[in-house]
Amino acid sequence: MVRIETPRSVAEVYLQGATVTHFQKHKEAPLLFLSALSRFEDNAPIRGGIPVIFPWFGKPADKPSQHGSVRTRAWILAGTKSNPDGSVEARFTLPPCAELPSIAVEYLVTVSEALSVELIVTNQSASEFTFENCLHTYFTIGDISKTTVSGLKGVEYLDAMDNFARKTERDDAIRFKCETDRVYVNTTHTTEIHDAALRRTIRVEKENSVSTVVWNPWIEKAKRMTDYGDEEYKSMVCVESGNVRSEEIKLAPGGTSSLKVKLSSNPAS
Ligand code: TA6
Repeated sequence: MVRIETPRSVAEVYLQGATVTHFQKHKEAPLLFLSALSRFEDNAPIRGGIPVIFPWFGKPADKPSQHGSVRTRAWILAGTKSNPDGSVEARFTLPPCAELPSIAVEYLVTVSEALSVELIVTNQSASEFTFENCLHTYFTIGDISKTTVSGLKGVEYLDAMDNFARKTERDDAIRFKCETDRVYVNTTHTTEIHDAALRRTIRVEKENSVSTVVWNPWIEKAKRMTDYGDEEYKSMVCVESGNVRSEEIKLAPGGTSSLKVKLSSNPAS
């Protein structure tokens, strides 16, 4: 695990999946949620932080597991650097593997007042490489019943709780009253998480992403998840940034694709 300290914040990244599990500005609550029951063992994904989902999202019929293969692999810390602005950057690389021939994968984590992460995929093969990507971020919130997500009004979404039926978001303040699992499509919008309990607004800015996933497992699913506390749905929400399902990426030979997310927080406006 790599611990990064800056004058204003601290972060922790596990080599397992290059998973950022912790980010906290001094004098503020942790920004990322990490389940108290998360397993830290081989071949088990870490339950929380920012799981790196690649090269597929969800569980396509022809894939061996949920949410890709790299979140349970050991990445390499390839380098760190301190920037003049006081931020610190850690660079992680995915060791070559047979199931991703000639695909180079790099992940940059930049820690400052904000937390930025960037997943960079380069197609070094001679043929087109099709993949999905998603930075599956779990956020700490004070009370899900007093939390809303804004920025998606008018955006269409696929409702995983209704057979992925296509719907349109009518509210600017998305509230949580049941299991919520939505893939918002064709959206580059910045979203905000309004946490009335912690009196904080979290901002999720993204680059090169047209899919935003909003998820809270709620009561029954929380009970079914063995690496997640029954009550933990009350203190987390996922707002995920990527390119998933029909918005998958087709990368030409020699091409590079970057997915970037910047997370910041301020006292509630
Ligand atoms: O966040 C969207 C989602 O696909 C949900 O359907 C839920 O399965 C969640 O990811 C967690 O997936 P995981 O494999 O980490 O348990």
